[in-house]
Amino acid sequence: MSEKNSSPVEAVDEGLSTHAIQTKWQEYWAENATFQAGGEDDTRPRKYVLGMFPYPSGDLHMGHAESYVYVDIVARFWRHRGYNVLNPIGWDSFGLPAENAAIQRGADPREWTYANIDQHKKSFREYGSSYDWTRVLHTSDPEYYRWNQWLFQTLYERGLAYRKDSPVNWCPNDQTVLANEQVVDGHCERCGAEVIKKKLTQWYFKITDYADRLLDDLNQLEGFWPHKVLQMQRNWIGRSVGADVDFTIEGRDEPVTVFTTRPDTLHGATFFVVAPDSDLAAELAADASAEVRERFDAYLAKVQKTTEIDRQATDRPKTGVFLERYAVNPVNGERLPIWAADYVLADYGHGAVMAVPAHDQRDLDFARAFDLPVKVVVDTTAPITGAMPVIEVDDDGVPIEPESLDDQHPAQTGIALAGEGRLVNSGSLNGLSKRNAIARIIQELEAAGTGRAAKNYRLRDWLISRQRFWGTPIPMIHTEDGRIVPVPEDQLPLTLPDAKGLDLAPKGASPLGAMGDWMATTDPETGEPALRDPDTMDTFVDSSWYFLRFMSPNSDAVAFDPAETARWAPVDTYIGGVEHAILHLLYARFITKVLFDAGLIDFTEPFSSLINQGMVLLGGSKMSKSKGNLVEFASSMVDPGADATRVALTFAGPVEDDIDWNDVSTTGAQKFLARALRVARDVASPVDVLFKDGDRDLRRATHRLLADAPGLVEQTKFNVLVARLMELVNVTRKTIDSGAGAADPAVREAAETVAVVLDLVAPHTAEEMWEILGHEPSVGLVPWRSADPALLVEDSITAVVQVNGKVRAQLEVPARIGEAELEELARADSRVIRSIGDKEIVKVIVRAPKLVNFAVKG
Ligand code: ANZ
Repeated sequence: MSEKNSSPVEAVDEGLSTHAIQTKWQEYWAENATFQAGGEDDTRPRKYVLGMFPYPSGDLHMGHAESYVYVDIVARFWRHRGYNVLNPIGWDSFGLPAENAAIQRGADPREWTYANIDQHKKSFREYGSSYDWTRVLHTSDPEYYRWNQWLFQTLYERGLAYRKDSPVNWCPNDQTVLANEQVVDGHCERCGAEVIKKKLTQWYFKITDYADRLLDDLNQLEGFWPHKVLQMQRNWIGRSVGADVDFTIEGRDEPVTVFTTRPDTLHGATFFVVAPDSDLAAELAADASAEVRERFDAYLAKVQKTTEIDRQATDRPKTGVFLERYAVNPVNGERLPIWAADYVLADYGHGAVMAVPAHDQRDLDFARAFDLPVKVVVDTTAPITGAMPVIEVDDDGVPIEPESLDDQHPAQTGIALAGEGRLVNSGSLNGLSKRNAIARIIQELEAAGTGRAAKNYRLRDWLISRQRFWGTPIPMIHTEDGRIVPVPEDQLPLTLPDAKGLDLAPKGASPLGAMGDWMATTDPETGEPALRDPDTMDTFVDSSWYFLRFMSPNSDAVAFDPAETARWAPVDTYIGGVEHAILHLLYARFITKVLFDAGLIDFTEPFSSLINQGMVLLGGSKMSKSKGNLVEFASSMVDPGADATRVALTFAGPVEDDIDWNDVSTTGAQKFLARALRVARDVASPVDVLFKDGDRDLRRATHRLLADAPGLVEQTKFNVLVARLMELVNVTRKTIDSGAGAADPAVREAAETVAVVLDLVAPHTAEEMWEILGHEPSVGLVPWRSADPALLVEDSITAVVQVNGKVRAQLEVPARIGEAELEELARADSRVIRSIGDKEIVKVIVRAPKLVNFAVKG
């Protein structure tokens, strides 16, 4: 990019250089705490604008530069609209990158982290971001994570934090567990290593208790969050509605329950499948013959190496082992052979299914592979209530005989009949539609005590423990007699030991567990020796409530002050990347609901509106350090300057689109900013001149921008806003050079308008313009003027002339033209004269200023 590497364009011929302007205003803002949020006695309405806080895993890149300029645009906008704005910044500073750097380079994770944070802070100041620097947080500060520990204990007290022994996703490279959400296509989201399953005892948060509310409340956000994100959240929660049905197993006392979305097909079950990696499969196999046991063990070993995604792939040949046992169908007493097959997952529903091959494709594929019976119980050729049968005809219009059910038999076609229809071969359900059959069978199962209506979710409980060092220690104590009790409040924060000189290399267990001194504690009840919990928390816990901490970031008495949250929260606009569309937002929504239930806050959704920006690519691919195609933020903004970088990124495209850094022109932005400054410098009218006279066209252009700018910002059309600013600067320049000249009050009005609106995108240049124009700083706090409606009225308008209703001419006429004058102009138009010819005009309708219609005869 030769263009970008060119030497910096001087801002103005005379006056300060771009960099001097930047430094001057950054110092001014810092000294005057210009952007500090107003306190309790500030009576302005409030807005809370928040960008997703960064991870100090190295230098910021242009993706950050884009996201944080958008945050700044929104924050600055609300200040101009008269709001008391809270716009804080913090760092999500626990997590693996610091620890891995520590392991690879022997760096202390603490030093490494805080050095990066310092660099980030410097970059944000140099970028002109209007943060309230009195409200900064780092999640790795004991002052912060003390409240993370409080949060954990709050969930524990409410029965929402528990320990469970279960197969977890294990990254053999990072030597830590991963939440389902952190496994992408069977690989670790962070390092890409193939993830395996391992049985471990872990801490979980019971997010599934909130599944219905997390799903239902998404409806409140419709129109305020990107629809795509709402859909991703819905799919992630994945609610299925159906029934639990109990099957007795021959030779087993306890029945086994299956979850089905199609209880109406119960009569069509022909076999029964259990997940090979479930406890039930192990139990059933243990009682089978030696030969079956052997086959099952070999099969299980293979299944354990298969990822969940592969297991669910529809195009994979079906595999399984018959366990020589039978389940009994509760509605008709039929014996169903029990198979272990990997398409059934251990941790969904109950890990077992009733297989209905006629109506479920996976079951059908399996039945065909192992020659199991296929029994149709829904006639999908039968019309359902209200639907007119569709009669298809051939080319000659002769009705085509519809396919009979026999022609469509799944055993022959290989296609399961999943559609609507009427029940057959199903006893009391015969003749009912699918929907009615579902209601009826649930009623019958409930009466018989063998089933009930049930819902199921794809969402799993949130696994929050990590076997790593650089995180919040879990504030629990393991007593000698096996109790697990919270660390007493007066002992919080439970801080991490000093990492200097410690071996943090992953060994499959938390490095904390090997630190005897740190692990040793006492049972708070008995005073007997006890152990600490060696694990640390998932960093998603840290980020699930940080937006609340900004309300009272320096309090050591509470996590967040309810009086302050009542004033500020929830966040009005939250801005960040779509990569956080699921996890982070879901967790923050969950914790918000928990805190609401605990009576600590009075709202149930944390982020009233959400803006997702697109990615900044380089040469078509995502910037990433590992690929070596990262454009660093700090160094890249030096040459063009902060404002030009901000303008160029904003101008590069719509907020939600991906942009390529190669297509971003900082040179164009520099030239525009220099032109804007020069306009301010050229203004020759006094600072107190009245804006009532002057070049009318220029005034109209100014007021059109004033009228449109708020809407453009609220609709996040930031690139259009920049284009409009460019336009106004050009029109102003024309007036100065060739119109009424620099002394025209309209020129001052335009230049001042540019300064206050430009402040959103190029705040240093805007402050400088404002000062050159003779005003006191800060332009960032100046209310936007409203547009004068008189100047928005179009001066001329297009009138239509019709002859017998047909448009014959269009006339450009003054907007305030009278009826007689308009008719006269219409009669004089040559096209109208030609069209009327010698016909008689019988009637004339005139609707000034838009329409004249001549009715003619002959
Ligand atoms: C019988 C049946 C007949 C089913 C039919 C579907 C169609 P969703 O919608 O994803 O919730 N199922 C239940 N537990 C399972 C598990 N652990 N692993 C794999 N599959 C499982 O899917 C629910 C359906 O998936 C359930 O309804 C069950 O198959 C299957 F015509 O039961 B169904």
